[in-house]
Amino acid sequence: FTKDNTTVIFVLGGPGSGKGTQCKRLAEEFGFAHLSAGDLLREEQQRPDSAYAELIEWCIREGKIVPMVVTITLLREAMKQSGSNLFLIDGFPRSMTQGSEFEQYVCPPRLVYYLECDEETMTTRLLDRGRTSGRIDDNMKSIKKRFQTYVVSTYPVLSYYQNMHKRITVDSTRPVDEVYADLQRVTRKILS
Ligand code: UP5
Ligand code: MG
Repeated sequence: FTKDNTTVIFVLGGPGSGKGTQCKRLAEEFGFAHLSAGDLLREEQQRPDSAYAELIEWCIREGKIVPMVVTITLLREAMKQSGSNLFLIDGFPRSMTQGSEFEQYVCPPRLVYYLECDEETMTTRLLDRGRTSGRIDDNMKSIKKRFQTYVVSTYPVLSYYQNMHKRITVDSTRPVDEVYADLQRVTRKILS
């Protein structure tokens, strides 16, 4: 892929804001390749001969950001393998440096979808999901740490893209279908 023919949309929002849920539907309807940085990291962590398995596991449990060289390498690889040129990048970038690194070595995003949600709603969703997800970070202790990292490291990314007039904010405390209707409208517009 080259910068000229590649469309990237970053999908951001706090832990449990609904990034994965919305991206899955957008990918099905509009043909995006949906790449979740968290999912890619969890896959890498499961790989028997991964050099980063322990590091990734620790970071995820502690709600810390995995060193970006790992994540960006996984994302680039997955982008190449997808054969697509239309991407939803879910849960990335989580810090300003990750964002500028990606912009430099891959490409700048066309837009950033921001799923805005309050902590109480996100906590309820995550604890509920935690009963069946098997995710090592779906527990109260990790959830609190994830929120901290989000506020400290990811808020600046959201402000940055707001200032760049690239951010689309959607109230994601609402039911899934209502959130989706907003994202669908915006996506139709930019892809037409
Ligand atoms: N749900 C969703 N939408 C709903 C709605 N509108 N109404 C009611 N319920 C709704 O949804 C979460 C739950 O809520 C589900 O049960 C869903 O049915 C329900 P989901 O769509 O999964 O939300 P999502 O935002 O994707 O939540 P997720 O937990 O995946 O977000 P995180 O950002 O915490 O997790 P991620 O996988 O992106 O990252 C995990 C960790 O990986 C990070 O903490 C970090 O340690 C590491 N990481 C990095 O280091 N670098 C990266 O670049 C990315 C991740
Ligand atoms: Mg997710």
